[in-house]
Amino acid sequence: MPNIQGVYAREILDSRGLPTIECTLWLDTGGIVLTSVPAGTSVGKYEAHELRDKDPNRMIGMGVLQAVNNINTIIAPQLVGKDPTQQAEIDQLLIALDGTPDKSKLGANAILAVSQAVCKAGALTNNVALYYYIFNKFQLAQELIIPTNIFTVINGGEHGADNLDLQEFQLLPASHISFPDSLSMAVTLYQKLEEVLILKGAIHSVGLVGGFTPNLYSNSDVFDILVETIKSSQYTLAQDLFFGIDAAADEFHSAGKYTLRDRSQPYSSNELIEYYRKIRSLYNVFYVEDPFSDDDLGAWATITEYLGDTTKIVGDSLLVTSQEKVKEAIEKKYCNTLLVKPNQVGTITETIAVISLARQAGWSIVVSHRSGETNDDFIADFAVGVGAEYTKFGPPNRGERTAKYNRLSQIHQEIEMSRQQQAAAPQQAQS
Ligand code: 2PG
Ligand code: MG
Repeated sequence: MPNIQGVYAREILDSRGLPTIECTLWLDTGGIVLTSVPAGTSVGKYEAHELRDKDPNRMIGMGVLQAVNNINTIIAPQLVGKDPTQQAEIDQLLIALDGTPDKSKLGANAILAVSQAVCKAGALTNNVALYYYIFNKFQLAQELIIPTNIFTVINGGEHGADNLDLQEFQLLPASHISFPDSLSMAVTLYQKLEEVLILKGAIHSVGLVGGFTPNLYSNSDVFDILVETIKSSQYTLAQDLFFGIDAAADEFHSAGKYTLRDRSQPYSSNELIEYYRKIRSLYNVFYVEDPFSDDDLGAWATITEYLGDTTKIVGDSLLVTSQEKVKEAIEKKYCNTLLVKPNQVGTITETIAVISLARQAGWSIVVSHRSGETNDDFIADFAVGVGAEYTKFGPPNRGERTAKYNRLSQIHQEIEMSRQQQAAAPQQAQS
């Protein structure tokens, strides 16, 4: 079996123009893999620690040279000679080398870069595609399918330009629509949305993940614009697609109240539940991510009780891809859907364990990008390999986002071709 011969990391820039880590791993057979890790902007307070240099004279304090150095001098020597298919054993070693509960010594960014590289090297060693390696190794999915893609098309909050309070407004293709058709729908509607916004003089710029950041009076005005856009297309709302939001409510929560520009008085938790209920029935909003602050747990339980039977109540900052948090949320019924971001926890093995826990509870799984992305498409293979019901990779534009959709197109083609070959095989055997 091939073994790891070397690991080397460097600082590169993410899609926001901020530093992140790229890592190269090579095997004694000569095979090489390359991977890089993303970084968030609306970062949950319980996420694993992203190590930044904090040197005010370099990269506005956001440099990752220390984390890079941790890979090159502390982690790399320990990995030489190891079998890359032993993901759990290697991840355990990384966790032990760090030795802190939040990975703050070596940095969760450093640890994930290595963990991802090991996963890619495992696939290379087995001579199979990454999605197939993950599918086969972790056995979390029944079959290989392309998840339903949640397309963020409008940005506000921390991702926007001080234009709206909710962070993401999303298009959710109906689950019966195939991947190529849903991509075509998203491309059509994204382009038409730009035309509608230009006509209204509302266009401002695009946000961190590439959604438009229009200047509008209220958050609910966005839905009127999206409805108008859909009406100008061949698609029908509530038949071909639905809406979703990532409220990222921590960002507009203060002293127990939520401030939305939709009315002058701030909202109490109960009033905000009513707001979500209203937009659901008026506009078909069936996906609601981080509707409340991470600490407003009573409100999470209430919204799940009221709307959870028909709506995905999604924990991102609430759950931070943590086993402990997910266990508690399952028990107390805070939500019904897990948003998965490997860099919130720091290793592939721990990410897999969290997904498995949520699956057992009957939750849906959404595999997500971060606002600071690279062109690495690891997350697309990962989503297919673990059998996620959904992905969240942003709108169908900007290179770091389309890299993921383009990878899904390749995987879709491979899966279809192998199905066709399998279907033809018995006939060939008979003839
Ligand atoms: C989110 C993500 C990605 P960030 O909140 O879900 O869209 O944002 O990476 O800034 O946390
Ligand atoms: Mg979120």
